[in-house]
Formats: sequence, structure tokens, C-alpha cells
Amino acid sequence: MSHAHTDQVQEDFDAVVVGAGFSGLYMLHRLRDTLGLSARVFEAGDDVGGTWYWNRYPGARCDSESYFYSFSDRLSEDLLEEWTWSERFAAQPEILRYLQHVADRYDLRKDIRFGTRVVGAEYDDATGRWTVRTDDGEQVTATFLITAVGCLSTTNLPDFPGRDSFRGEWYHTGAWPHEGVDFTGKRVAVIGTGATAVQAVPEIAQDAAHVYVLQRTANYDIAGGNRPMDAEDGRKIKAEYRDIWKATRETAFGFPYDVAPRTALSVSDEERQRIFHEAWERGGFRLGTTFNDLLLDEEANETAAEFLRARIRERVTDPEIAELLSPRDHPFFTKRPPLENGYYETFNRENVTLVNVRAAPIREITPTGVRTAEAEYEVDVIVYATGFDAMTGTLFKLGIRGREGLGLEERWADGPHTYLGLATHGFPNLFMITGPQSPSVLSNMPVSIEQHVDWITDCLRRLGEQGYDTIEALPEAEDDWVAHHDEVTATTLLPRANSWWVGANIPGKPRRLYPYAGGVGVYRLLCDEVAARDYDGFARGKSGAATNGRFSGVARARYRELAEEATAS
Ligand code: NA7
Repeated sequence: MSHAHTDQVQEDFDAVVVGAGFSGLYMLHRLRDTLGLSARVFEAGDDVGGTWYWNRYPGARCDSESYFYSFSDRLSEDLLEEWTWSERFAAQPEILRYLQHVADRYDLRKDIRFGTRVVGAEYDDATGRWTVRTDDGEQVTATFLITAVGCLSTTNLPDFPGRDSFRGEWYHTGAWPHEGVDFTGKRVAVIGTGATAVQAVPEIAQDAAHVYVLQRTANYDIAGGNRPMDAEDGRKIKAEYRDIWKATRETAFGFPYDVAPRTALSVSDEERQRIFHEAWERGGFRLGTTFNDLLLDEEANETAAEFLRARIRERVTDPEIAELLSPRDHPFFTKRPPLENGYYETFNRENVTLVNVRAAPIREITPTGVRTAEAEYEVDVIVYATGFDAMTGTLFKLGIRGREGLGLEERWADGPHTYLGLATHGFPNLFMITGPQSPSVLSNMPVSIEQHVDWITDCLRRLGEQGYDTIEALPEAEDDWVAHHDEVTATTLLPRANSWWVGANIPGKPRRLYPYAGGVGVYRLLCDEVAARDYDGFARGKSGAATNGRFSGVARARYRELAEEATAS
């Protein structure tokens, strides 16, 4: 559904929001219903849902538990009562239905323009307003521009020689056809073994004649532990919702359980194995929270890594394949660990072949299949499970230009420069929900989304109360945040892997850690501190002149305090 706007009457809004996934929906609700502002949302898809609209590949499922991968009591306690999740880890169709329900329940659709991409957003220094242009020729203006574009919304399609010569069907998992794909009796190549492929391969293998899984890097896949939830589960969760949500806001990853306050080598080997096994049995990311130094200390990390390799050896019959599936080149959790439900057993099937494209890289796509340095694989379908140009990919495609026409991609040519991951100097009144240098993908996304939306909402309210309409991050605040971000990153093992978290999957992308590794609970306190000190590090003013501001470094000072408290206790 695309809208032709031939009768060019330019509309003016208080805010334009880009994207109608979790963040765009909640932001719209807050802008319109909490603050009473006028807002327009532009959404490229024909419906709400964002990530959950596009990623319809077989097996698509959330890796965070459904009952806390959703809106919290911040949105409404009634919604929590009304909605009951059917599985412990919700599948894509159910999450999409949930977001559709939210859109209807809060009457959000009327302010969303679907099937419309933003192609330009220019800040006018003279008026202090943003002009936003869309691919169907519409142009609107807004005081505030808020990106709610998600972190994984620009697909990465590797530029293999001959890619377009392939005569069979091919799909990227992140832009899956709505009518689905029938794999029955077909030969399929799946390129990639990240979280997406780990979900899709077991499903595809059930129908396909043969599946070639082209693996460049083995991953540490954690047991997913999905199961249906019954009425009793639902009752129990609802009874505990307040505590659950409170906990999600305070923990490192935005889960209702936190990292255990003990180091891996402080317990005996037997005890460590018992702890790992217990977490493994419970499923999900708990394994990553068993000890507090897994991401900090290589030796500690190796204990978890070897635990996971042992699980692979137990389940994969052929020892050579088991070894090939076992990661040896990066520490555990320095790439996003996929959650699996039967992935490893898939390699015991006759119709599944693991192809090592690290040893023999993909040379080209031919009209009939994939040719590696060693062999040619003739297939009917190629599935690109090759991930995304994460975090900045979509932001750069919006054509954002700040003061004096400076493009965001130029400003960030050597990597993102933000204050708190929320704002960037030279781009007044631009807010990014779960932007780079905020916890974002290192957290349970809805928790981080709500935190950002609520922070922005309070910020806009305060701005109005003070008679301002312009806010901009101060350059010194931004420099300080980037330095802090880098400092925190350097204490972790995260830079060690060639992950999309550090931009390593996209040729030419600056290698920096894109999400903030300080933890959701801590980050929230830092943001709150900045707000409590009258938006320390931001300049404010009227009609584009943001001159009234100061920076005292409260965020970093608060971080140090929290770190000292943590060490003392
Ligand atoms: P990921 O995690 O980025 O995985 C992409 C996979 O594709 C990964 O195994 C890559 O290997 C592989 N890949 C990418 N380019 C190539 C080329 N050129 N040749 C061979 N293999 C390649 O994306 P997902 O969609 O699985 O998951 C994204 C996130 O969604 C996930 O982390 C969750 O947060 C949800 P590599 O590891 O780079 O060697």
C-alpha cells in the first residue's frame, strides 16, 4: 500500500517517528497520548511490527522469553492482564499479532503512514525544524525527529561474484516472502550459521531434499528450552509481573535474572559444571549469567566455551562434524550466541551436510548453485542467513542531515559519536531509540526501548515546561561518552571476535563496539542522573539556538560511583 500525495499540502508535526515496531509504537503512544503532541510515524512495511514484520523465515522466534519480551507495566497493567503468551519463547507470528493488538488497542494506526520509506531528513538551521521526505514524494516538517528503526533492519547480502546469475529461488531471511517458501523436495543452500540460520535450518531440513549449511564461523549455540505455556504458567507470571518488570530494569541484560556475583574459577570444577548444567537445563541466555567474569576473563570464559563444546560432542554423532561445529576462534558470548532447539541434531540427518566455507570459501554463485574453493553445490534455493548492517545501516539510509547540511554518515565516518547513544552533536532535536553506544542489542530490547522512550518523553516534557523547543548534545559531553564507551568496551572480551556487534560483518564498516557494554541497569541510572541534573551535557534554547547548557560529566562520575559500590559489596 503506497500513498500518492499529489495534492502537496505540507503537514507540520511536533514529531516525526521513523519505524512502527516496538519502539515506534510506544513512542507514538507517549508523544500523542502522554504529551499531547502531534506526531506522524513513517513505516516502510505495510503493517506494524518492524523486525517481526520482516523476519518471517521458518522457525523465526524470539530468543528472550515472551513474558518479558513485551511491553511492561509502563505501558499498561491491563495489557499485561489481557495478553497471554502461548510459548516460553514466542514465535514470529505471535509477536506480530501482539504488536498488531497493541496498535489497535491504542488506536495507533491512524498516525502511521505505512508502505512509506523516509529518504531524507534535513535540519533547517534557520527555522530549527526538520523536513522529512518520503519515497512517495511526501514532505512534512517536525520539531523533533525520532528514529525507531530497530538495530537489525538493513539486510546484509554479500556481494558474491555471480550472485544475480542464480536461476533458482533465493531469499534473505530478513526480507522473507509473506506467502512463505515451499522447500518440499528441493535442494537448499543456507549461507550463514548465526542466530537466524540456527532457527531456520532444522525447519528447512524437515521438508527439503537436501540442505547444505555453509558455515564460516562456528557459534556457541545455547539450548533454547522452548516449550508451550499453559494456563498455570500464565497465572503465575501475571501474579509476578510487577517483580519481573522491576528486575528487568535493574539487571545487566534487561532480563528478570541477573549475572551471579561470583567468578568462574572461584568454585570447584564440579560445582562449575553443576551450575552450567543447571543453567543449560533451564535454557535461554541464563548460561551467560552464571558467573560475572565470563565476558571479562579469558580463562573463565574458556570454562563455559568448553562446556558448550562438550554438549555438541554429546549430540552430534560424527566426531568430525562435531568438531567442525565447535568454535575455537573466539571466546563464548563475544558473538551473539544463538539459541537452538534441535539445531545440532539436524547434522545427524542424512539430508543435511555441513560445508566448511572457512577452509574453502565461497568463490561465486553460479546459475545452478554455489561454488566454493573446493566444490560446487547444485541447489534449487539459496537462503542468505547472512545478517544485517546493524545499528548504523538503517540510520544512514534515512538521509539525515544536521546543521549546515552535514550528513550523519559523514559525521560518523569513523564510527558513531553519540551522547548516551541517544543524541549526537550537530543534529538538534534528533533522538535515536536504541541507537549505537546505548545497551540496545546487548539487552532485552523492549526493556531498553521503553527506557529510551520514557527518557525522551520526560525530556520533551521538561523542555516544554522550560519554554524551550531545541535540544542538542554538547560536543564535550559526546566526547566524554564515547571515551567512556571505549573504556568499558576495553574491559571486556567483546572486541576479540569478528562479530556484527563490532561491525566486522560489513566490508569497510568502522570497527568499534556498537552497543554499550555497561549494562542496562547501570545505563538507566546514568541517563536518570543526566536528566536529574537538568539534562547535563545538553544545550537547550529556542528556534534552533541551543545555547543554554553545561556539562559536568555526571554520567561518567555516576558510573565510577556505581563501579566502586559494586567492588565494595
Ligand atoms: P549474523 O549473526 O550476522 O549471522 C550471519 C551469518 O552469515 C554468520 O554465520 C556469518 O559468518 C555468515 N556470513 C555472512 N557473510 C558471509 C559470507 N560472505 N560468506 C560466508 N558466510 C557469511 O545474522 P543472523 O541473521 O543470524 O542474526 C542476527 C541477529 O538477529 C542475531 O545476532 C540476533 O541478535 C537476532 P561469520 O560469523 O561472519 O563468519
